Amino acid sequence: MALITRGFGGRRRDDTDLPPGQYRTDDFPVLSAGPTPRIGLDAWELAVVTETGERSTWSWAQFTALPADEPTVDIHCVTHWSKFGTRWRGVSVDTLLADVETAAEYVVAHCYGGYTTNIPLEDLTDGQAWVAYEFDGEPLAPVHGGPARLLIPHLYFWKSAKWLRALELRLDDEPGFWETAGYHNYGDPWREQRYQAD
Ligand SMILES: Nc1nc2c(c(=O)[nH]1)N[C@H]1C(S)=C(S)[C@@H](COP(=O)(O)O)O[C@H]1N2
Ligand SMILES: [Mo]
Repeated sequence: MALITRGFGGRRRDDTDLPPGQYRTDDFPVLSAGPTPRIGLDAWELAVVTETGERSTWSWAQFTALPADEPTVDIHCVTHWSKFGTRWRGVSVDTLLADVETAAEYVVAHCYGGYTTNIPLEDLTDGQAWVAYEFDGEPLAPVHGGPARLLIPHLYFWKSAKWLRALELRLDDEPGFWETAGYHNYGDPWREQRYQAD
């Protein structure tokens, strides 16, 4: 029989959906470089800071009142696991940048707890990235980056900064925590850009 049974959610998923060197898991591993920061929603704030020092900020109430998307995406960790069809709710970075004037080409994501990671601005816009605050229909768990984290599914998952506090827009690129420790500056899973020499 040539008929293929379609699973829930559409097309059957197979190894062609796996970037090189990855395996598929249905678990959701936790990878954190330090302890999980606990951020009360009353103290939580998200900021976008431009290269001229202009700050836009959102309280939790303001942030969660913004229009949100519900992307379903595959995620790929540099430690070789990939997870297909993860369901999120979050605010697209386009929405956060809508009223921001900038000539920046680079972004550093800053987190509660001190983690940083750098991303070209063009990788965060045009519907490619979100600040996510729900996973699988539930508030995002603290170990996975709650209250809110970056979600940039087309790059290795270390770029998806947990416990996001600020997006710093910059004219020049500044490598973050893992990038200064030998990980690839860009991190495209399809080109297997794991380490600096890749
Ligand atoms: N603030 C912060 N964000 C982070 C990390 C971290 O240590 N601190 N780890 C990164 C790495 S290496 C990965 S693979 C993913 C893991 O996310 P998860 O724990 O939800 O699977 O978060 C990324 N974002
Ligand atoms: Mo990772």
